[in-house]
Amino acid sequence: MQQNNAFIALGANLGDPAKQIHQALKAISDFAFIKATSSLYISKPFGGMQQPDYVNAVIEIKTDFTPLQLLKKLQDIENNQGRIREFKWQARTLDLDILLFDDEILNLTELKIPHPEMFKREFVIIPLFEIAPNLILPTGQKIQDLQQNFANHTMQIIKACDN
Ligand code: ROI
Repeated sequence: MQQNNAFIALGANLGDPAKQIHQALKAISDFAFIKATSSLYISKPFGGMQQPDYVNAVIEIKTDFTPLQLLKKLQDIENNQGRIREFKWQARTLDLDILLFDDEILNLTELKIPHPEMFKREFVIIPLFEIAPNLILPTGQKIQDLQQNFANHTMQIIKACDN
């Protein structure tokens, strides 16, 4: 039984985004147990750039890795799926972000947990609420309260949760 519980956000807006997400799920399931998978959400690019729409999802996993080991694994998957890193907020084939890792609060240069941007992003908070409606963050915030900021979101759900 793998011990640590983590939530990961997935996002893609290039190269058949839904396919990128499914391929990433398969790659993650090679080293972790996926406990829950949200629906896929189609979201407008956040950050004001002209880009294709995103497909976003959130998963909950069990893993024996440490946060930094998990980060490295996720970056390997991003790179394997053709992610090119030239500038911040660039369109991407695949983005995998660790949102939460047990009750840890981490403030490293390479990894901050909880993910500092997650609170502003409906495409993270809404799918997280879908799979963990009773979640309380290590900051003490309840997902139930956070999701109310996005009650009027207009994201389209393209695939219901199938586990
Ligand atoms: N916008 C959306 N809708 N979804 C994302 O996953 C996403 N990821 C990003 C930026 C470029 C900030 N915008 C996004 O990194």
